Amino acid sequence: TPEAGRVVFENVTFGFPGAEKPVIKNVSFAAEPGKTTAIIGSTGAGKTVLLNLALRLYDPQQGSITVDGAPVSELTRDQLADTLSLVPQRPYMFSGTIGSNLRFGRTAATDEELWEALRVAQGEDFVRERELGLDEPVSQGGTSVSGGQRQRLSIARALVSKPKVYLFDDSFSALDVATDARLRAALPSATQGATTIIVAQRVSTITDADQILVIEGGEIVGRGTHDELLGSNEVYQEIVRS
Ligand code: DCP
Ligand code: MG
Repeated sequence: TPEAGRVVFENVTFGFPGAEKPVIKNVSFAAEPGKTTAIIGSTGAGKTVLLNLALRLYDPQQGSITVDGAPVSELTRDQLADTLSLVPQRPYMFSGTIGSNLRFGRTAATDEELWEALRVAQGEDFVRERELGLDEPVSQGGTSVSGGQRQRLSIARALVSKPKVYLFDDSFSALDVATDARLRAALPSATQGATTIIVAQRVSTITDADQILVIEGGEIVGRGTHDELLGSNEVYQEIVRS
């Protein structure tokens, strides 16, 4: 259906229990299937909390969040996990192998699918360089892989799960600009038809996004394409200059 993977926030307000002020204030937006919605804003603005709300790590005090028209509050943990894949800001590794880390419960994924995901995530070369390839052991915490490699493995893991909705939380910041650019060039065909939400630090990561949300102090203070925001939004202009 055309609704598949559509994520809608409607007047969402959320504060941590006991806190005086909400960290997300009256946020409304729709992230459409086949399109990329980018979220940009300074540290502490509420970007991670916003993604975590979609995954129902927390429930909002006000407003609603729906996926495919269904309130996330009515979806089970398994349904949520099948629909949305988060690449977290601090990716984690399990003790096992590179392959088992990429499969992460998707035992049916073939080696070929893992290599394809690695190719898109720009992780193919460093895995091929390992003596055992996909069978190379990884320690818990991923101490045998660098931060940037862990980030790419985490992106590949999301690709292997083929979700309707991708949530990338600052997933490209540990990559050098050239790798970031190659990865984003490869992503669209790999994630075709899915809803993509990207939290980014660098403006260059999101200039092609269909929609950019500028978030400050838990509120959306601007929305539009890169060109629209560049011409009209002071917060965005400040981010571009910095
Ligand atoms: N916060 C909190 N308790 C938590 C997580 C966050 O009180 N367990 C607060 C800290 C911030 C606000 O919520 O004031 C928003 O936090 P986010 O992690 O969403 O901030 P960002 O992701 O935008 O920041 P960064 O760019 O540093 O990742
Ligand atoms: Mg964050």
